[in-house]
Amino acid sequence: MRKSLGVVLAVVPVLAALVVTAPGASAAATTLKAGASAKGRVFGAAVAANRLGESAYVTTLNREFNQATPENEMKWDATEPNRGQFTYGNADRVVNHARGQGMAVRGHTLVWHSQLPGWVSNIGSGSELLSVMRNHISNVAGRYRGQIAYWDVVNEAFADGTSGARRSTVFQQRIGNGYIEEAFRAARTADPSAKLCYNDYNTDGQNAKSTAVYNMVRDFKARGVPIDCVGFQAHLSTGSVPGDIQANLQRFANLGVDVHITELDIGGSGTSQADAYARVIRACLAVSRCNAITVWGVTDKYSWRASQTPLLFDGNYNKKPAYNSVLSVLNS
Ligand code: G2I
Repeated sequence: MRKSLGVVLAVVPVLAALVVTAPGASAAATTLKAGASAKGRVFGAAVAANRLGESAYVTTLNREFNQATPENEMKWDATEPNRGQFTYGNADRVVNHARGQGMAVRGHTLVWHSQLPGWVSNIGSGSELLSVMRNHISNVAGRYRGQIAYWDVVNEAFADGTSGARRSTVFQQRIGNGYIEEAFRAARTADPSAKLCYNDYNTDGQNAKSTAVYNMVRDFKARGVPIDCVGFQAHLSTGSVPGDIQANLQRFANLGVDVHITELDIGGSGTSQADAYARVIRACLAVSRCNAITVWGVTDKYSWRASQTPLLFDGNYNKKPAYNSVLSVLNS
């Protein structure tokens, strides 16, 4: 009798533990990457090579994220500052760190009008610029062939406002409309295993700019131009999360491309910031082809918009209410 009571008492805590964990089967995730993985997504951050020496930065990055986007290190001014001279030191630093941690890498970005060296902007001939662009893509995407999950092949090629026009960049002016598809073709040749994305901002909701991008993607799919995904940067503030973000992601997904939140940050603080983050994450989770979410930095203190404290960790790497909100949506 005494012996069986002992057995019963010993079993009670085990049963209690089973009851607590049984209904949802698995326990709630305690990191962003685990929460996202359980939902079949990756959760990334923009990573700056020159912060990889800071231990709290690295600890937070490695613990929470399973995808890295080099914040500046793969841009044209960093990789081909002079014509035909390729420099990969900082890009390699980010790629090697990420791959050493088992993180996916999102390449950013092959063709963009900003952070573009003067020697490129000064090319006057369309045929010369086209061959320079192809050579740049062939070298940069070729160097990381097989190591990049997604490339932002062309970034921010559409104008703001209601025109739906292409942005008047040097590529658009000299080469004309064809430069975007030529960039995608060159990227496919350089790295056939990378998924190729078009990336832009102010395209998160349905508006003239996102519709112009939509029409381009539809045309590319119809004509067999190699495009696999569309990135929605989602640089937002608490008042500016579009109410139709889910519908917008879904209409792109319906074209047969994956959709990614690529540079998420939301200016604000406290509950309103937490709620805004939750709305974006929920919208992505509601779209099955929305399979990657990236925040544009690890900590507020190094954000490009630091004064707006737009990220999930504060300057001391403490989890903000926005972090808890994102994690709880991922766990929901
Ligand atoms: O502007 C926010 C993002 C919009 N979408 C494309 C992204 O590539 C872009 O990222 C930002 C980086 O977060 C900034 O870090 O792009 C900026 C440049 O357009 C980056 O800022 C630059 C500064 O302007 C330079 O002065 C500085 O040398 O960062 C450079 C490296 O720290």
